[in-house]
Amino acid sequence: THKFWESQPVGQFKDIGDSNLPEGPIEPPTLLSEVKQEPYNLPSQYEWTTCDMESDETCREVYDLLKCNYVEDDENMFRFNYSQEFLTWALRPPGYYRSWHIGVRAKSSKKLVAFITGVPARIRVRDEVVKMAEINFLCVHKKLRSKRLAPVMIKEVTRRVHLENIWQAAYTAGVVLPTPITTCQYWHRSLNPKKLIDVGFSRLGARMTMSRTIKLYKLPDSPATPGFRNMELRDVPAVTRLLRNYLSQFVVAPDFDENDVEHWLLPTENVVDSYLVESPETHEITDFCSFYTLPSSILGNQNHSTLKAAYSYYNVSTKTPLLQLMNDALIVAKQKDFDVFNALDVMHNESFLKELKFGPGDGQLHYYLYNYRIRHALRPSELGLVLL
Ligand code: NHW
Ligand code: EN5
Repeated sequence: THKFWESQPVGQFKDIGDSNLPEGPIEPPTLLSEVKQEPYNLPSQYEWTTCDMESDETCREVYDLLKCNYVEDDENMFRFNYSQEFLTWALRPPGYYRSWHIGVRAKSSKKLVAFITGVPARIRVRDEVVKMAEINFLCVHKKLRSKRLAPVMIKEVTRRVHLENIWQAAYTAGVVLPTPITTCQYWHRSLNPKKLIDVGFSRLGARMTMSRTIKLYKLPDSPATPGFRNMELRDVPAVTRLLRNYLSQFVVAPDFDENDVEHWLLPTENVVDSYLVESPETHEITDFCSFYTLPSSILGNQNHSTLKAAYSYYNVSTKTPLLQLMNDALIVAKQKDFDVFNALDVMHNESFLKELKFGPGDGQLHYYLYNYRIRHALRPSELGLVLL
């Protein structure tokens, strides 16, 4: 039933519960000279292209492909609409490889019809830091689906990752594949309940009127925590220390250094927002929260075309209670005109979701590792990794 995935070095369903299998790489690396030197074959009408994400024109082509063909919810009411600025940020972290931004074009028209990407990351699994590729933005044009193009794209990105002497990868998907290291639940906090209901993102609860619903989700105009402010460049060393220390408690988490923190967490307009708490007395940085901007196209609504969503990213509390910190995150997200604030039940998020009036969504997110076996599936709260 999974002809492709059964042929790959990933945890297999038949091995679940087998405690004899060791944790760690499933296959050893080979010599680089043994990695296939030529790209995999595509159907004859198509050709490989490396997408130069520094070129605005190529970035626009990728944006257009994803805008029309990327991930939808199970009822096809919404489709992720990653912005061009977001894509350049997501795909150009420190040490990125241009060769891992892989497109497929129709030979005759040169139209971009498929895409897959990797970016390098150091991911810690228990006490081992492993160089990995984070794979994302796998997309095949709607008219070319179910032709087994995805396995070819996955094999080609794998080959190009191997050429950089990297042998493991991390990825997430809304579908079940062999086999998740954990399965997370999406939760949603309404910021603009009227619009969410109008577009079918949420429903008016039983025995609820619109005005009671609006009142239920009302938030103050400004954050409550003294010393709550935007993160700045000068905060990178302190935020890196805070975050590294926090992430050390999870079984799987990124191993961020200062360069990574500068790239992934320093605020970038309309892409990522980060706030911290600086103690008004000691000027110590004690707490941190962040979210990224990922709008969705609303498919077929007369009145609205985009849903503005914020996604919880990395949050750390040492002094301010996490509940209060995240309430402040909701307040600033509302001030920035987001319609909804989304979060997964990873890290310590369960401790605030219900109290802050998040409700469970109809979507799940499965996390996977390629060529790395984990003995038991993790609880979502043991996971310290958020992919975009
Ligand atoms: S998840 C988002 C994926 N994209 C979308 O859902 C967009 C809309 N859908 C599409 O574009 C985030 C197509 O439906 C896609 C499949 C392209 C999804 N991951 O070509 P066929 C990511 O980007 C398997 C992995 O006929 P299609 C993460 C499926 O199980 N595999 O299907 C990406 C089947 O294999 P099986 C997926 O519908 C991680 C085969 O593809 C998958 O025309 C990639 C069917 O292919 C998914 N999301 O195209 C893996 N969806 O064995 C990275 C389906 O079951 C691995 N499939 O027969 C690591 C690589 C690097 C290693 C480095 C050491
Ligand atoms: C790779 N980086 O299904 C990502 N989203 O719940 C790829 N549901 O928005 C994997 N169906 O529940 C992506 N509203 C996997 C996710 C794909 C997108 C997806 C779900 C996550 C989602 C919404 C809309 C459902 C529309 C109909 C949802 C309910 C919100 C409600 C607010 C008030 C309190 C209760 C919940």
